[in-house]
Amino acid sequence: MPGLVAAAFSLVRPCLSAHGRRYSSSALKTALQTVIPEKRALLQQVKFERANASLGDDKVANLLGGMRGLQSILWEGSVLDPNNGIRFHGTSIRQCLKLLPTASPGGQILPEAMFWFLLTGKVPTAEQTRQLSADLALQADLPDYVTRLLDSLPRSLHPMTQLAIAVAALNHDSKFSRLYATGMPKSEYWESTFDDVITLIAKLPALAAKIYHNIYNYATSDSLPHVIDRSADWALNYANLLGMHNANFVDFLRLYCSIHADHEGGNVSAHATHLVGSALSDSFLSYSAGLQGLAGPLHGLAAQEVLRFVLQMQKSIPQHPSNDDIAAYLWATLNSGRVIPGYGHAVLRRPDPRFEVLMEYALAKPDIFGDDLFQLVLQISHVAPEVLISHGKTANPYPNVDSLSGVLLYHFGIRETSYYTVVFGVARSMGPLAQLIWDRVLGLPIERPKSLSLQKIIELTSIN
Ligand code: HAX
Repeated sequence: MPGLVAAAFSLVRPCLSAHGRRYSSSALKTALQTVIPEKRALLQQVKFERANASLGDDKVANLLGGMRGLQSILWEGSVLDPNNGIRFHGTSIRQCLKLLPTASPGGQILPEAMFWFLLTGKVPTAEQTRQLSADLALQADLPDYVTRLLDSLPRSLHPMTQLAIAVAALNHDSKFSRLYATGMPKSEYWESTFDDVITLIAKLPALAAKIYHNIYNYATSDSLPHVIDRSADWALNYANLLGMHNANFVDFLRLYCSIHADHEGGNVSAHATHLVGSALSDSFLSYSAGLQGLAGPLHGLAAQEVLRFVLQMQKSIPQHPSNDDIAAYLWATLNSGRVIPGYGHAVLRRPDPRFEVLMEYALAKPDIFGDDLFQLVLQISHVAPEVLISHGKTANPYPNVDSLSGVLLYHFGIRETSYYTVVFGVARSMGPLAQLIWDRVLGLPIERPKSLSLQKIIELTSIN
């Protein structure tokens, strides 16, 4: 047996790529490499020659372009307009900020009020919101097995992976899965899904805080400030569990979570949750899949990438940079084949209203305004669109929410950039999980779009 293992390993040899990076090589990989150029050329040819050819009601461009433009997902809570941005039941973010209950007069709206609104389309009263906060706080504790599971993970494992693992593990106690196994009728699916969703949203602050302490504070579960205040709102409990008691941070977190709650159904995390849920996987497995999508650098990981990018830029340019210094740095990034994180969007064609709301919030706070790193982010937001326009590729050269959210977390003292997407993941639970309840209420079917090979596309679009 050891001989066999050694033989298997000898098939995987390291080799250097054209860029000098070290990759493994094997007979299978070599065989694959020989067919890649032809397939890449075929893709380019099909894109070039047949993008506008029809495949039924759709075009080849829809299929090859990441399903852009296909209207194919039912999503009740929000719709994203390329020019006006996100609307929650037809209501803009700014309107929501005026309509929804706040924790205190003049304070920010409560994310659980946003959840109520997303789920029902009705603005909750202050009392209804308080009741929901209390329901969530009541279920906020983590089961022991999840605490032990998190304690067993290596600190070097990315916090998003840890979050996805822990959320998936909560399915141990899924009411939906338990009742499904007993033959629950379809008409009742939504009720146990609702209960699971509340359980999951309730536990996310404690899960995310536990991951934070395990990774960055090196604490064991026993020494953590695991005190859930049953009379506190959801974001206040999250902040407290993180050990962040600054009232301004708590209010910022309420705003952050509310505006990140939903961004219609086609983005990777929302769609992944919806897709996995369509197989009747429970809410925990479904949102774990969503989190794994959120962890990609073109999606939610951009929040982490932006701050790393800005910190690196800060080190490489003069202390008081001119716009030209910043433009030169951005060009160097683009010329090396990388994207400018925090800029562009698959749907939006104007600056992201979530960015605008966060920017207004920040500009009104003298301590944030005076922060050097914030000033750099602000200056980049003036320079980057012009650079991206001259670069000529990006359909939307404007900042998205991720270009600003990280520097605000940094300002408030969360310096661990790899944690930023976790905060996003806690906030983003609201929309996809509200929709999952509707998926069950409406009895939506399992998703099963049709896929085609390049060869089949050529056959279907050839004129005989
Ligand atoms: N910097 C450099 N190039 C960019 C770019 C950017 N910020 N945004 C888009 N482009 C490039 C694309 O890579 C693409 O190039 P290729 O043709 O060589 O592939 C070209 O411009 C056209 O892309 P697009 O149509 O404008 O954008 P897509 O719909 O393909 O992609 C992305 C949208 C958000 C993925 C893209 O703009 C991007 O990579 N942005 C940077 C990463 C980022 O900020 N992601 C967060 C987005 C918001 C979000 O989901 N938050 O969770």
